[in-house]
Amino acid sequence: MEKEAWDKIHIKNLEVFGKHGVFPEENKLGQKFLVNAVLYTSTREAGRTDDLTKSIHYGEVSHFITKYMMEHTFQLIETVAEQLAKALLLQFEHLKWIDLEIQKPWAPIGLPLESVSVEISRGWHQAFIATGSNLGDRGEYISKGIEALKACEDCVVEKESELIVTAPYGVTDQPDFLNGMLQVRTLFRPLELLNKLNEIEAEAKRERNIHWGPRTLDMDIIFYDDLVLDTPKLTIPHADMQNRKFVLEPLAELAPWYRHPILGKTVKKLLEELVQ
Ligand code: PH2
Ligand code: MG
Ligand code: MG
Repeated sequence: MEKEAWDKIHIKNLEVFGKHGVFPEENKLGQKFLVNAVLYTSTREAGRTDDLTKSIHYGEVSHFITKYMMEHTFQLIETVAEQLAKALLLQFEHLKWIDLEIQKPWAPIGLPLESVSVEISRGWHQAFIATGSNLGDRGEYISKGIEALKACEDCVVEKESELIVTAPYGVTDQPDFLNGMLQVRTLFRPLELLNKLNEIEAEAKRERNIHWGPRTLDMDIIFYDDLVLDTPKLTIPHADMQNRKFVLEPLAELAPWYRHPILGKTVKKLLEELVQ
């Protein structure tokens, strides 16, 4: 769901005394920071039931921000914003997105500015990742891959499909594959996610010699939100997914109603058209 679709909780001008800065005196003496945050969530359930546990406690968030900014020291307010946004998204279950502004009203630059600040917007994304293996202990390679993804802070594996045995597609004189699909919540940008997946494939001793050749572990991004991306390194949605039963079948198990952002058809429909 995109940011605009959520409800918002605003925290305005929270004052925190911190030691972030590039100048040594800033790290020693410290100064006042002002924090503005927009927390994107659904307040619907809490609003209907009057139950705080269904929403985000803005008091807890304010205390968390204060503690975090007092316990860490960074040079840049960019870093304060980046690290704090991530820590908040990991800490607060109902927090989907955050706009976070770190303001330095007393920035010691020897000029009378009113204030200087950095504002960023960060949040959770949803990705579908196809897994495949056709060398060695295929099931073991895939489950090691899933474990590695689960061990990564920036990714939460929310759903796993069944694994299916599939005949090789494309280059056909190679062993059968085991294939599956993962639904993942992630803080990574698309290329960061790709790098992580490549790292996990490399840990599985994946060798890239023959294009479409046999592999111990393949992890491909199929969808990333409703993003359409075409770069030399990465194409999203996966360019050939609509022609691959070994992708659509496990995907249909997890997300039959997900609509392909270019083709405009649901996964269920794409699968039906492919197998008929
Ligand atoms: N992956 C390929 C090429 N062909 N065939 C099956 N059955 N399963 C795969 O995962 C697969 C394939 C390139 O990634
Ligand atoms: Mg592949
Ligand atoms: Mg691949």
